[in-house]
Amino acid sequence: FNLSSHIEYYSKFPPTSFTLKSLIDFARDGDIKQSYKFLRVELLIRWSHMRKEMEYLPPKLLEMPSFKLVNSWYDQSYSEVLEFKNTEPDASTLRKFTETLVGIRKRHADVVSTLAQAYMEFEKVSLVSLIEKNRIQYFYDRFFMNRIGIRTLLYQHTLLFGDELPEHSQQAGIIDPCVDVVAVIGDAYSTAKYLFEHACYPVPKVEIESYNVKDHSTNPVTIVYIPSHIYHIVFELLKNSLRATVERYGLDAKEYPPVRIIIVKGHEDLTIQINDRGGGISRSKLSQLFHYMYSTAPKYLVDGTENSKKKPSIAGLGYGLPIARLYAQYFQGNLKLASIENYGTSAYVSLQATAENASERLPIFCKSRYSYTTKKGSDWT
Ligand code: W6P
Repeated sequence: FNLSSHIEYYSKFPPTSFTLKSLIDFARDGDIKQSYKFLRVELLIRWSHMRKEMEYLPPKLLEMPSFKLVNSWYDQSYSEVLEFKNTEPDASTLRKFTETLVGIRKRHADVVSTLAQAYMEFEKVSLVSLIEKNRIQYFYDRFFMNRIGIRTLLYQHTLLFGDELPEHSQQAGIIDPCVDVVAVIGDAYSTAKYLFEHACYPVPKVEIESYNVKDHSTNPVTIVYIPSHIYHIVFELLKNSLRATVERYGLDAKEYPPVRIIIVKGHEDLTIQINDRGGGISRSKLSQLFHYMYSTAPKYLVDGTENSKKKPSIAGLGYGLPIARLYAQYFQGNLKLASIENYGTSAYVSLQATAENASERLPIFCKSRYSYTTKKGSDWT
């Protein structure tokens, strides 16, 4: 049983890109049979595109134990979905399919940290060239973006048609037509506060201002979005701002300058600006914050024993910021950092203000991108 012929076949179809609007419409009018018939193909298409791109990674990286482990999860999931290829959607098939998707979601829960580990294994056995680093950066961004999209579809199907219930009753599957942005930021702050207190870190205050320019009749600012995505993005940025502030003023300062957050819902964008006075960062270091290859990932990951007794509790895997940016970009938003060296940092998160404009940004495998002579066609949806 060989997957590669299937990968060749399915990679020839482009992925189907949804908008938040079309996902909500399907949640209201679609049924499980349509979802089944769509997903059993779409998942294979999206996985096949990433499998094709892997052929352009340094071959030795593909040989690393952690990389092989990740690929074994994809092989398993790929064959599980392929099993449904010619199966008519009777009740028992549909139930089995939904269970399969829940299983896939759980199987792939640790993909990001395992690929972080794969890169560290690779670095241990090879001197990685700049060209290779750039290529891995390019691939990891696309691969993790692809994963965000697939997990969104998996959650959407299982929340709409499975036994699990969404967090809030107004949600259409994973999408909340009325995300209260200030409340989500409050949740992220609470979690960060809890984390800091456990690490015996003081917690600077946050000040939040919000303006609803687009539909000024309704305050608070709300948006059609996937709440967990906003939470992820803000949590990561807030953690960085709080940490920088504490480290600049010392662990036992009497007062800390607050982290100031400004939220504005305009006509095109909903912007969240997070400002700290944590001393900033030089421009030369700023771009590195988004590089998987320069990440300051803790060493205990390498073999699971080094320093494992004392896991750093505030520092994450080192992949937090690049992943946060992918969450922002996934529905055509962005995340940018601007810094004043020796003063502070501002993070700008832009999200599409309307559900029609929030379309999935998905990687498309595009062979010509890997040749130096031709750059025809786009490699994103
Ligand atoms: C800093 C470094 C950083 C990264 C991301 C967000 C905020 C901040 N503040 O000093």
